[in-house]
Amino acid sequence: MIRGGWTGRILRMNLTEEKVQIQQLDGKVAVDFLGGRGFAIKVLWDELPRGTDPLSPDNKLIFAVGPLTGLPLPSSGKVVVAAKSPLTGGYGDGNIGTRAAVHLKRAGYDAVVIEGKAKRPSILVVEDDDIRIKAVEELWGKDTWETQEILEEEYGKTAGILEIGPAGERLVKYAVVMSEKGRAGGRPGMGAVMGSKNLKALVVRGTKEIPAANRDKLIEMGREAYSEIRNAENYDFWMRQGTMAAFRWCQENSTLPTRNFSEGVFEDADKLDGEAMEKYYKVGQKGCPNCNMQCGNINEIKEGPMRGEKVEIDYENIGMLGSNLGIGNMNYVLSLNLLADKMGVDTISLGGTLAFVTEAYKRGLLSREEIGLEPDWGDGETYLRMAEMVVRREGFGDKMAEGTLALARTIGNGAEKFAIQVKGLEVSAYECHTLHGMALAYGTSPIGAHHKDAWFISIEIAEGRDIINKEKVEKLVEMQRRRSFFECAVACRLPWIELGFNLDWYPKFMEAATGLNFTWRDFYQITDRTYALIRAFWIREFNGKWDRKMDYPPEKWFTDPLTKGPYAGRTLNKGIYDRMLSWYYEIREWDGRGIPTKRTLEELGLDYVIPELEKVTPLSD
Ligand code: PTT
Ligand code: SF4
Repeated sequence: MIRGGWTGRILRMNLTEEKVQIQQLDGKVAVDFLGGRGFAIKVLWDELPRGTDPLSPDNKLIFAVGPLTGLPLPSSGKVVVAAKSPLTGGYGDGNIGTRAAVHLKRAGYDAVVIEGKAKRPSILVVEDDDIRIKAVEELWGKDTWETQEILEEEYGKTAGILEIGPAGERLVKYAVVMSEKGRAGGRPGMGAVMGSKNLKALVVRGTKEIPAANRDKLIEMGREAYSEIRNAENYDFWMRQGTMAAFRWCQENSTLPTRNFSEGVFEDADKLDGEAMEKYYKVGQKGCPNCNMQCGNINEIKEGPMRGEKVEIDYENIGMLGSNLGIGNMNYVLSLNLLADKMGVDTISLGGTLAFVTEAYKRGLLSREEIGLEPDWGDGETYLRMAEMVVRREGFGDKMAEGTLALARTIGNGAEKFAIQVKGLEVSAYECHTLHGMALAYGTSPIGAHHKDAWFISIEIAEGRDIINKEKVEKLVEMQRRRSFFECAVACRLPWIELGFNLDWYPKFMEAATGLNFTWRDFYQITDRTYALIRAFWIREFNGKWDRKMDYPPEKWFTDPLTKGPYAGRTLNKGIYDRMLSWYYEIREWDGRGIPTKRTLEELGLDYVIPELEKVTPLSD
């Protein structure tokens, strides 16, 4: 049945038993879930016993590509990394642009599923059909830069390499998987899951041709599509600033996270924005494979202890490690970003956690003695020191390494109110005191508060932030459906989002790749299925203790008004948010608690989920 797009094979690796197994991909699973996130949640739902400790050998770490990955099509060099998250206790994934994505496909695998735990620090090497585990004690403790260099030395500069840094080794709950000195993925602790398996790196080299149902057509369409992107109106500006263009836009729209999301404007924004970057710090450009709109901005640190070093930046990093910590000196922001990358920890959760600790300190809920330092907005030196404590789990760093929600629970005294997170994942860099729609996007994102499933903010601001109606929520769900498609087909979504690349291309790409006819309606159904299964997974892992409050944004956005900028005095309104959440459930055909109904599960072909879920909670018809 599989003619192309998929390779038809899943690589299974049990690190405890050092056992490799190649499994045939089930054709129905391929069509029902496409790949990437779809495959990951299918494996986790089917195979992970309820209540599995995310950092135990039983958790499964999955690297999954999709039918579009690696083909000569725009921005197709991406891979999803997923597992049960040690940060949230629910489903976690991330999306990394790396040569490893293309190599995995060329080696002939749609996914690698890793379970067990290696006896000693090891790497997994996949060279086509030659698969082996290699002990690498000498690499344990090395940062991701050194690891990348050493492995490139051994396996070649073009090899696909995914690695963890010391943060992943020390099981920092928001450690990420890194690649090629600047690509990061798996915000909800996928790096910690890798560390818990004693797995320092995955090295992949593939030499086969990726199967495609109609190769000539694919190449012809690819050529045309690349040219469409190259000629897009915003192309030149995008190439100059990439995601950093969002910084000024957020400041202008009062949505720039500032001092633990207390404000949406920052007095030193012009020192950190895309223009400042271009003028003073940017020295180069790089990006993911198969992409002709490469958006990785390489910046040079001009002052301070890391002077002369280079780091690849994106908007999220600068928002969360800059304005959200009140830092207006770009050199410190870049240094924090570099430290996070080398150590392999998520910049968003790191920035969120440091900001939370600062607010807790200023409110008198934490003392200097407890923290070991005195955090203060804008004090880059102290924040660098605190970040080091996190990645080493040193002193109070051990508590900060658990993430904002766990830390807030330890502190008590109402600290949870200003922990800026949803479901345990720190909110990424969009301040939402005035944006019910974007807050709902965070509230209902399938991994916790990340923007990747619905960067709804641009639509909401363009169409009117104070418009509250069901149509707005319908648009949000449509956005989630479209964007989740990219997590399943596994390609970068930015050509569409940033340069208006036409979505009509994707059914055509899929047909040339797989030989199957898909419409966007089909894609929507696939992503609805994936969403429902992810939701079921969370509910099962939370033992049925689930209600709509799980989909609420941070309490602070409801209670503590902005004090600066054009929207001073504003907060979110709980009544309005609740109304929107109810509309959201109606559109998804989930019940009032946010649990898919039996009928919805049946319609999505997820009948097998019903008896499992009924073990933990009664389901609505
Ligand atoms: C992504 C999240 C983001 S989203 C950013 S910046 W962004 C942060 N980047 C980090 C980093 O860098 N170093 C670090 N130590 N931690 C970091 N954490 C943060 O992680 C990324 C690009 C970007 S840059 C975005 S929006 C788009 N994301 C995509 C996505 O999610 N899916 C998809 N199909 N296409 C996407 N294209 C864009 O990719 P997570 P990357 Mg990332 C240094 O992984 O877990 O999803 O978190 O993958 O290769 O770095 O590309 O303004
Ligand atoms: Fe990677 Fe940026 Fe290209 Fe997307 S647009 S594939 S994130 S370089």
